[in-house]
Amino acid sequence: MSDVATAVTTYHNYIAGEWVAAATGRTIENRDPATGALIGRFPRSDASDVDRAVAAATAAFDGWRRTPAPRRGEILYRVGELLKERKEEIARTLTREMGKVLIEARGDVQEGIDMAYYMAGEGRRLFGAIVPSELPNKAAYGLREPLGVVACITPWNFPVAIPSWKTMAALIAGNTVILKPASDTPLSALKLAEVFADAGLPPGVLNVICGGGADVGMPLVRHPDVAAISFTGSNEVGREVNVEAARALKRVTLELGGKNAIIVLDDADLALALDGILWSAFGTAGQRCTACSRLIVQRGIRPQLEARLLERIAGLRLGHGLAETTDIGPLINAGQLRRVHDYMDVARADGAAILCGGEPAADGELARGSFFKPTLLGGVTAQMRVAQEEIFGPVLSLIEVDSLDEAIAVNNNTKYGLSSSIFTRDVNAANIAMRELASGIVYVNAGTIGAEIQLPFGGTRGTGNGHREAGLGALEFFTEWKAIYVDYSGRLQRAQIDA
Ligand code: UN1
Repeated sequence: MSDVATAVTTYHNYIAGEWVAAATGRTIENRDPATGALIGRFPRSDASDVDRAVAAATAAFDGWRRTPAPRRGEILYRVGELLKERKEEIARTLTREMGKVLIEARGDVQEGIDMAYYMAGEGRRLFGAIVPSELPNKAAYGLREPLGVVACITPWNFPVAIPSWKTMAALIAGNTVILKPASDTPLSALKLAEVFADAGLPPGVLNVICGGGADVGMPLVRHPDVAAISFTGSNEVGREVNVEAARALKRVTLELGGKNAIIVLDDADLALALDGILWSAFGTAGQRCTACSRLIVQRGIRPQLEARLLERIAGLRLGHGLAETTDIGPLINAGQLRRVHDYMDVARADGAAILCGGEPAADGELARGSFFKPTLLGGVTAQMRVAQEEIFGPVLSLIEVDSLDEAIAVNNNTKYGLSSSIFTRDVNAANIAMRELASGIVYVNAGTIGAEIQLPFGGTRGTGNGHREAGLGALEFFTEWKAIYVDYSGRLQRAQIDA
C-alpha cells in the first residue's frame, strides 16, 4: 500500500452547500494508521473559515426552522437510505483512516443509519406538552424550539456514528450545524456531508470544517453566533470548552470518556464472560469511551478466568483492519501508541505485573503502523493509576475482589461513570448491581460496549456534564422550551389570583 505512485486527493470543507478550500489554502495530511500511507490532504482551516461557515448556517436557520419537522424528517430518512446504499464504501474509508476492523466500521456506519431513521421518526413526534390551565377557556402548552446555529465537535474513534448522533438530533430539531471532525478522521465526516447533500439538505444547514482544535474548535466555541456546543473528546479539552462556553452562557454537552469495568462473580457463565471481556477490552483496540479497561473478578473464579483469558488473548491477531484475519487494528496514531506504551512504565512503577503484551507490535508489516499488543495487567489495585486513568488502548487491568459489595465499590471508585457490566447468574446480585453501579449505562451478562441509539448515551461524574446523547436525551439538549398560553375567554383572567 505504497502512496508513491498514487495521486493524492486534496479534499475541501463543505460550506453553504459548496466544497471550498481553507481560506489560507493550507492543508493537513491524513494517513492510514496501519501503514502510514497517505489518504489525502484536508483543509487546515482557521477562524476565518469558521466565520464563513457560521455565516452560512445563520443565513440558513430561518428557512430550516420553518421547514415542517416531518419534511426535515424525510430528508433524514433519505440520509439513512443513502448511508445504507453506501455502507460498504464508507466503512472501508473509515477503516483506512481510523484503523478499526471492517466489521466494526460497518457497525459504526450502521449506527449512523439507525440514528437517521430514529430522528426521521422524531420529525413526526418532537413531543411537546399539553397541560391544563388553572383558568377556564384558556389553553396551555409547551413547544420545543431549536437553539440556532450549533457546533458539533467530534472524535476520531467513531468517525460516522458520533457525527451522526450529534448532527441528526440537532437537525431534526431545526438547528443549523457546523461539524468539526477530528483531524485524524476527516474523510468519513466529508462522506457523511456528501450523503446529506445528496439527500437534499438545503445549503448552509450542515457545514463541515476540517482542522485542529485550537484553529477551528475553540473559535467555534467562542463564536458569538454559535448557540450551543456538543463535544466528545478528552476530559482536559472538555473542561476548556465548558469554561469558554460558560463566559457566553452557552449550552454545552460533554462526553469525556470512561474507565469502564466488567465485574465477574464466582457464579458467572465463564465462557460468556470471556467473550464479553475480549470484545469490550480489545475491540476497536480499546479505543472506545465505553471500552472495558478494568476487570473486577471475584476471588474464587479469578485463577481460571485469568488462565483462559491469557489463552484467548494469545489468539488475537493484529493487522490491517481491512484484512479478514484481523482481530485488532492499529491505534490511531504514533502519539497514542507512545501514550499507551508509557502506561506500561506507570503500571510497573505502581507494582502491577504485565501478564501479556505490554509493548508495540512491530513484526514485519506491523512496523509501519501504530500497533500495540493486547495487554493484561495483573495484581492491579483500585487506586493504581492504570485503574484510574483512561488509557484508550488494548490494555486491561485485572483487579481481584472478595464480594459483590467490594466489586461495586471498586467499580464506582473512579472519576468517570460511563458504562459498567456484571456477569452473574444470581438475579439478586444482578438487581443490586443495576441499582448501585454508578454509571450512565449498565449491562447485565454483556460487555461494556454496544449501546443502542434509542436510549440515552452518556455518563456520570467526569464522563460529562449531565446531558445525554442519542434517544430522547438528545432532543432535550438541542431544543429549548417555549410555553404558550391562549386565553379564549374574552376577558382578563389573572393566573394565581382569579383561579
Ligand atoms: C464511544 O466510544 O464514544 O456503545 C461511543 C458503544 C458504541 C458507541 C461508543 N455504540 O460502544
